[in-house]
Amino acid sequence: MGFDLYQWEGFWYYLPNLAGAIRSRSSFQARDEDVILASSMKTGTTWLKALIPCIMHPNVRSIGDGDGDGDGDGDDDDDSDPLLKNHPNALIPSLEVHIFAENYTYNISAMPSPRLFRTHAPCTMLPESIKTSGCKIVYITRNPKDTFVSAWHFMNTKRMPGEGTFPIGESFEKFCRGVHLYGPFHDHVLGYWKESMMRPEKILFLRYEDVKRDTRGQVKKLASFLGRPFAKEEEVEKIVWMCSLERLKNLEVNRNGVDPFVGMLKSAYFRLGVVGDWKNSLSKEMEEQLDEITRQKMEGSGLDLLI
Ligand code: PAP
Repeated sequence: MGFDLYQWEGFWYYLPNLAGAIRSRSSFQARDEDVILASSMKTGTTWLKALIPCIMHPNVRSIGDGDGDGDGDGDDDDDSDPLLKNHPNALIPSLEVHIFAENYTYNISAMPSPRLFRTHAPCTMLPESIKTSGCKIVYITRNPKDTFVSAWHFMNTKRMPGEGTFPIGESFEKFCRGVHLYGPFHDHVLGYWKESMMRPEKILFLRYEDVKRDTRGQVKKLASFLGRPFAKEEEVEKIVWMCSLERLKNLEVNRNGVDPFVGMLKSAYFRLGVVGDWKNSLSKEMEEQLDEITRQKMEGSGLDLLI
C-alpha cells in the first residue's frame, strides 16, 4: 500500500488512524439519535455516505415544485442537494480520520442531532457508548474479490506516472493473510454480522451486491431502519438518482482535487461500481484461493459472501 500497517488487537491499521480509533474508543459519547456508518474499506461506503445524509435531511427528500425559488421544498438548489457542493466524504466525518485525528478541533457536542459519523474500525474497537446507547449502526460489506480489486485500484491512484501498478500478486497474498487496512477483511465482516444477528434493531447489515441489484428496495429498507420511511415512490426515485455513481462521478466537486484528510484524489472514490469486476484482474488460482478462504471463514455464520 506504500505505508506501514500496525496490528492492534488482531486488526491492521495505518498508525494515525489507529491513534484516532483509540482516542475515539476512550472518549466518544454517542447520542441515541446518532447514526454510525461502519464498513471495511472499499465495500460501497461512499454510496452510503451520500444516501444516508439525503435520507436524513427533510429538504433533500421532499419533491420540489420546480419553480427554482430555493425555498427548500425540493428545488434543485444547494440546500436541497448537499452533494452539489460536498464530496460524500465531507458529509459524514470519520471518527478515526477526522473527529479524533491528532490535533482534532471538531466540537461534536455542538453538532445538532441527528449526528452522522462513519468508521472503518472493527466492531471490537467501537466506543462503548455506541454499543450501549440507542444510536443506529449501518454496516455495508461486499464480496471479498471485488473488495480486494477495488482497494488495489484505489491504492494505485497514489502511484506516480511511470511507476506502474502495485504488483497484484503481492497485494493479493497479503489480503489473503489478512494484512489489509482495517483487516483481516473476513474478521471485520464477521464481527458486525454476528452483532447484527443478535441486535437487528441496532445494526442494519447490507451487502453492496444487494444494493446494486435492488437499489430502491434496499434504500427503502435503509430509510425505514433509520426511522425515516418514505411516503412517496418519487422520493425514493429522487434519492436513488441523486446518489447514483454516474451522477456523483460527474459532479464538478468530485472530479478535481484531493481529500485533505487522506491525501487521495476525490475522483478515486468513484470507479466502476460493477459486481464481478474482479474477473478483469484476478487469475483462476486467485479466485479459487480467496473463495476457499471465504468459505472457511464464513462457515456456519449464515452469511454468503461468495456472491
Ligand atoms: P472507501 O472505503 O474508501 O470509502 P468505498 O466507497 O467503500 O471506499 O468503495 C469504493 C467502491 O464503491 C468503488 O468500487 P469499484 O472500485 O469496484 O468501482 C466505487 O466505484 C464504488 N462506489 C462509489 N460510489 C458509488 C455509488 N454511488 N454507487 C455505487 N458504487 C459506488
